[in-house]
Amino acid sequence: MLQDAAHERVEGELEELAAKHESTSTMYQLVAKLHDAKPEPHASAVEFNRLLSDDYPRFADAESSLAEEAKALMLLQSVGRELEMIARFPDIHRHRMICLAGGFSAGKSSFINSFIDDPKIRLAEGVRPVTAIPSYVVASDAPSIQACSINGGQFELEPELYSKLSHAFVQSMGFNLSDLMPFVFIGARLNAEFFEHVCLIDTPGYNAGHGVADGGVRDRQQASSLARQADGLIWMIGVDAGGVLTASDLEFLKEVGHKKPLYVVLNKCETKSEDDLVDLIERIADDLAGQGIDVAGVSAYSAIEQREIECHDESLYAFLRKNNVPGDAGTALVERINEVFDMYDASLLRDTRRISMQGKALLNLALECYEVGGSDLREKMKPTLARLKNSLSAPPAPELCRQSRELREKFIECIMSVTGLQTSASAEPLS
Ligand SMILES: Nc1nc2c(ncn2[C@@H]2O[C@H](COP(=O)(O)OP(=O)(O)O)[C@@H](O)[C@H]2O)c(=O)[nH]1
Ligand SMILES: [Mg+2]
Repeated sequence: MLQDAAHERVEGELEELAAKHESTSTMYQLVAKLHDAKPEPHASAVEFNRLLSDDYPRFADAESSLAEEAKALMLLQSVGRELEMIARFPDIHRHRMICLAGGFSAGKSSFINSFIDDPKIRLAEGVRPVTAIPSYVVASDAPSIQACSINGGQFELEPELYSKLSHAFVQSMGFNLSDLMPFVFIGARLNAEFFEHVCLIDTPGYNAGHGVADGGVRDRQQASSLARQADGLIWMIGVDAGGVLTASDLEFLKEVGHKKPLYVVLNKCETKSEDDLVDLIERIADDLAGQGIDVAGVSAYSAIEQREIECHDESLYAFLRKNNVPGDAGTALVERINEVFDMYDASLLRDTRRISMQGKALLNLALECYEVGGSDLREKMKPTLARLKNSLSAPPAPELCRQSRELREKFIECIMSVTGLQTSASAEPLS
């Protein structure tokens, strides 16, 4: 009797150990693959970063008058980071990026699944926080799930392993898997009318707390940086969580949503009456208008029933159709480079004008000295006038203007080479 109980206990412990061993060996295999997946870096992305760490600081040191130098550097660095991403994952960046964001369990993953026409490829759904690694989903006739390593390598991820990548699994690893595997790339059968050119980004939700290690701070940062990079944003709210925009939702939308198409989806709407839904979506539209946030429309949707039940302004389907156009990451990056060098050119121009006006004022002063006190006073003032003249900074050398033009062109050339941008992006300096 006693022996049976001991036997059972040992068996239980053995099973537990076997499960732990399997999980550890799965993690080990995943990390080893992530480590090995290292493609050659793209020469033009490398050149961009060389310009940024070599030529640009030399130019910026010589050009001392730009007040917004920190902003210029930040813009250039952000272009550098995005360019590296585009070089590593060109398949994704040919698409127009639409980011799905919102609270945990609002139904972001279910929303994407509701458009996937393939029972074998599903994003993980659940009542607890599930999506720990962002997924990039594009339409493809050859369905696949690829893990993307931080180095830009890719390898096939078995659906069973993919389904394990929950917050709980990732936390049990003891290190942050998303540092090694920033995202998963999913090719799935999606309706071409809405998604031929679109890449949907499924982000982790970011509600504070909810049993996530750092209270959701990292998830919020990640959702925010993905939303910023995207060309459009779909904000998801669960009708079961109140069906309204919270103050923190509005703050997020104000922070990242401006200047890009925004659509709000109220999900799980099959659980409410149509009258309630009309009230809820109108209230959402009012709250957004109250904060000065532009929204294309608000949809009362059901991911489970795969249909829109009501809408305010533009319907979800019209929004998706309108956004189904090829991505244009290169142009946005070129615009940012032009913004930086326009700032430098304007500052160089201001400097040239200021110094020339000071020179003229000095000349007038010398003439007035002569008029008032004749050659005696002029002789007496000569050393002071000479000192003043010397103290005027030298006009910005045409050399600096030339360097600014050259750097702008070189940065743009790198972008064009990485993104395959064909248009002759304007690189006209200010005159
Ligand atoms: N009733 C209902 N439940 C839904 C719907 N969409 C999602 N859910 C459920 O809501 C929970 C969270 O969904 P999930 O897609 O994982 O949310 P996410 O965290 O925003 O990605 C899951 O249990 C889903 O089954 C819907 O349209 N109706
Ligand atoms: Mg999810």
